[in-house]
Amino acid sequence: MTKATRTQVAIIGAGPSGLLLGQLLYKAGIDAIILERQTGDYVLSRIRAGVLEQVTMDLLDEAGVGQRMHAEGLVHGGFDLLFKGARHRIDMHKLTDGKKVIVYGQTEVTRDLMDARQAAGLPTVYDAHNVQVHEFDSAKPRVTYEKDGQTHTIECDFIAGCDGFHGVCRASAPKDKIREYEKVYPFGWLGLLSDTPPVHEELIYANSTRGFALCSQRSATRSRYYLQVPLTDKVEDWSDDAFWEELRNRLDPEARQHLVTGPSIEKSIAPLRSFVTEPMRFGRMFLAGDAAHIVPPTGAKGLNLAATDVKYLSTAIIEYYQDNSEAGIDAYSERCLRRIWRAERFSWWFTSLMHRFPGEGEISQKFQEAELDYLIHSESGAKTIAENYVGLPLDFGDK
Ligand code: RFL
Ligand code: PHB
Repeated sequence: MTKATRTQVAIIGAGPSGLLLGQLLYKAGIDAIILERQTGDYVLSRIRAGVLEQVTMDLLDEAGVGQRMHAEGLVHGGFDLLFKGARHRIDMHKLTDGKKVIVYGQTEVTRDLMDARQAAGLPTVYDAHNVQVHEFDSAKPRVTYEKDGQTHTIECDFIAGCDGFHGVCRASAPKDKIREYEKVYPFGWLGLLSDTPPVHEELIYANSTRGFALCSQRSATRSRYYLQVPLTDKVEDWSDDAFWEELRNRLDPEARQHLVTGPSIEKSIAPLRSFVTEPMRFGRMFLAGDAAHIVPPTGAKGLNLAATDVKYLSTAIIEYYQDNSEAGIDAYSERCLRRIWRAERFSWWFTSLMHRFPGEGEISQKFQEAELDYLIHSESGAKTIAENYVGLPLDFGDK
């Protein structure tokens, strides 16, 4: 039997993109239903991003979910670049006229958005299987899904594909109307989360002859560390002891001495890729966040890009209903892609600068060290890295 419901916007995916879009639409009085194929607990168990740009913070405030982020997030005005065994601080705050980032985990952002959605009594269907999108090239799109043995239909005005890299929306776009650009890197990141104090008050991005390492954090008592590993490595190959020893080997003597180790509470390997889909609109279906693009995590841009897509998309949809205008909808893909390609370029460049590439000889290491040496000693060099890291303004390049 089929059960039919109607809404204005059917959102596929309850990750940060889908939940934030739902919240911004709700604030504007627009109805939406979110369909998520996993359970809420599963979504919260995925340990991912840690660094939020100012633009993302502003958006979470606009959505009315910024209270805990301001209370518990850690404001950072700089980070360290480590190479040739020594650390050098990039003073983002000074180099960008006072901008900062906040360290606040994606898990917490997701939890805050889920709580707000639940408090407002808004509909999210978890465990929704076999989600399919139909007739988005017409004025009457539909979404079908299965739950508890029943097939359900949602009739809507718009479909928002916020369903991540492996979602159904991008996969349903007509093959002759979509173009995909991709670069897969020949290594992955092994991440470890532990209830230990961070090795340093700010983040450390390390270029070492043994490979890249990153020292990040979630709070004063919880650390997040990453190691570049070969794609052939499995999590089971890495005991906690082996991880800590390798991390130590990639750090400078002072950090090595201060590193507090302990049992891992999560360990996982993520592959690294650059990926962009063009366009991001197919009739009345829009792609947002990881459904449309992936960046390697080195520049901490993925979640932030997802947030700005959602900002542009919510503005366009609100304009459609409130002003009876399709201008924002028509401009959506181009506006997003301009910002996306800039962040893709920065993430690719920073990844290339910081990692060991198999098969490239010692001369590559020397080139990287020379570039890092230039960047930290040239004010314009340091400024370039700082202004990209904190996030370019939403209207960058408009004038
Ligand atoms: P998500 O988070 O993947 O959510 C998509 C949701 O859609 C659901 N879904 C479906 N639902 C229904 N039907 C289907 N057919 C479906 N298919 C999928 C999924 O279950 C899921 O719940 O995408 P979203 O919302 O666009 O959010 C994007 C971010 O998650 C991502 O960009 C960031 O995590 C990237 N990232 C980082 N970004 C930052 O801005 N700063 C960082 O410091 C940062 N660090 C990272 C990262 C990503 C990492 N990994 C693991 C890839 C560090 C790592 C290690
Ligand atoms: C994280 O804390 O997970 C994190 C921080 C910075 C990055 C990537 C990941 O560039």
